[in-house]
This record gives sequence, structure tokens and C-alpha cells, in this order.
Amino acid sequence: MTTQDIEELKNCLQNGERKKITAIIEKLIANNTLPVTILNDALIPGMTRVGEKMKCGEMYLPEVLHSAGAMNAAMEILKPLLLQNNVQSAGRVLVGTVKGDMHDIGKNLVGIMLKGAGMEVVDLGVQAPPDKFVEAIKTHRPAIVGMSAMLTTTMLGMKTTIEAIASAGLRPSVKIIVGGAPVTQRFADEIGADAYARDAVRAAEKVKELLAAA
Ligand code: B1M
Repeated sequence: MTTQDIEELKNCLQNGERKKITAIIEKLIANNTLPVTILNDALIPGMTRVGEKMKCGEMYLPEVLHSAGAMNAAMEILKPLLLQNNVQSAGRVLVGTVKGDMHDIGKNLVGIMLKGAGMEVVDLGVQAPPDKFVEAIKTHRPAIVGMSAMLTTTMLGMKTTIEAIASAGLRPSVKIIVGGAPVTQRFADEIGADAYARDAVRAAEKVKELLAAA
């Protein structure tokens, strides 16, 4: 993958060009570029650039939605390729974006990496309130619960969710991992999570460690 390919992919994300981004990715795959390289070298930095432009008022919400649509279209192509190594379930993981937060691209990526590492993933979707996590733990009995938050306001919902899980008497039965752009190791420690991961690849590694220690 050349620097020109990378720049083109970033531009496609910025301009929300679904057809073009899928065509470029298909060409790169046909030329044996690794899906994880496309993801890490072009798509994630591309979305970061969208975020920077959003922050300084160069891009507005409707445009960012188009960017998210292009990212999702790209992920549709990469997902089956990232899952190719899928093996027998190494453990069940419940994932969700917390209450009030509708960002799901990062959470979906974490889900893909977990599945790729052989985990069974139950996805609660976005804007999942604490009681939805509690009910899902009762129903699905996961070993691990993963929470995602992208806003400084909604990340506080992770604390509330951990408290709700504890109040329901379910805290000893699960290990909890948290992540998302504003989340840090320090915050994870403060709210009593068992682990924090900066990105989806590290999330899958941390979950493996948690399962091994359980
Ligand atoms: Co929003 N948004 N957004 N947005 N958005 C951010 C997060 C923001 C940083 C942009 C900015 O201002 N620079 C900012 C948050 C500021 C803050 O709180 N500090 C922001 C804002 C303000 C908002 C709104 C409030 C805007 C408004 O309405 N005025 C609004 C909130 C809506 C809501 O949730 N209630 C809003 C809305 C939206 C869209 C709907 C338009 C869209 C989301 C579409 C979707 O997800 N389907 C959107 C987008 C796309 C973004 C940015 C540009 C990109 C997010 C993304 O997908 N990144 C984002 C800017 C940015 O992040 N730089 C921004 C790519 C993705 C692969 O990375 O999600 O970080 P990420 O996930 C990573 C890691 O964080 C980690 O691994 C992933 C992969 O490596 N990770 C985990 C994530 N979850 C994890 C869980 C784990 C472990 C690791 O364990 C379980």
C-alpha cells in the first residue's frame, strides 16, 4: 500500500465516498495488502483526521455521518477477512456502548477483533443503559463484559454500570474491560474495572489475559 493509497483512503473517509473507498480496498486486497494494514495505517488515522476537523469546526455532523458510513462500508469488506482465523469459542464476551452514547465504530471493531481471537461476542449495540448490561449478564452468562464510550460525558456511565452489576450481585462472576477515546488506565482503575485497552487489538489481548487468569 503506497502513501498515495493511504491519502486516497483518508480522503474517501473525509468526503464520505462509499463506492470509491470500497473500490480502492478491493484493489488493495487483490494486491495482497493485509486487511489489518489497511485498517491501522489508513482507516483509523483517517477517522482521527475526521475527528480533528470536527473539533475545529471544519466538518459538521452530517458530513461526519457520511464519513462513518464510508468507514462502515470499508469494514464490511474487511470484517470477513479479519475473521478468517476464527477458531472454537475461547470464551463469551458481552460488549456495548454505554448509555447516551451512539458511537459504535470502535466498539464494532473491538467485537471483530475478539471474534477473530476466537471469542463468542454478544453485542448490546449502542446507548446501552446499566440495566441492559445487568439483564444480559443474567441471560448470557459472559466471562467478560466490555464497555465502550467516546464522550467525556458518557464515560461516567461505565462507573454507573459497574455499580449496577455489583448491586445485582453479579460482579464476582465477570471481569470488566473498558475502552474508547476518552478512557484511560487511570479512569479504569478509578471506576473499578479489571482492564483497559487503548485499541481493538490490545482489547483482544487483554481479554485473552483475563480469560486465562479466570
Ligand atoms: Co462524535 N465525537 N459526536 N460522532 N465522533 C467524537 C468522539 C469527538 C472526539 C469529536 C471531536 O470533537 N473531536 C467528540 C467527543 C468530545 C468529547 O466528549 N471529549 C464527539 C462529539 C462531541 C459528538 C457529538 C456530541 C456531536 C454533537 O452532537 N454536537 C455527538 C454525540 C452523539 C452521541 O453519542 N450521543 C457525536 C456524533 C457522532 C456521529 C453520530 C456523527 C458519528 C458516530 C457514528 C458511529 O459511530 N456510527 C461520530 C464520529 C464518527 C466521531 C469521530 C469523528 C470518530 C469516531 C470513530 O469512529 N473513530 C470522533 C473523533 C475521534 O475519535 N477522533 C468523534 C474510529 C474508531 C475506530 O476509533 O471509536 O476511538 P474509536 O475506537 C477505538 C478505541 O477508542 C478503542 O478501540 C477502537 C479501535 O482501535 N476502543 C476500545 C473503543 N471502544 C473500546 C472498548 C474496549 C477497548 C478499546 O474495551 C471494551
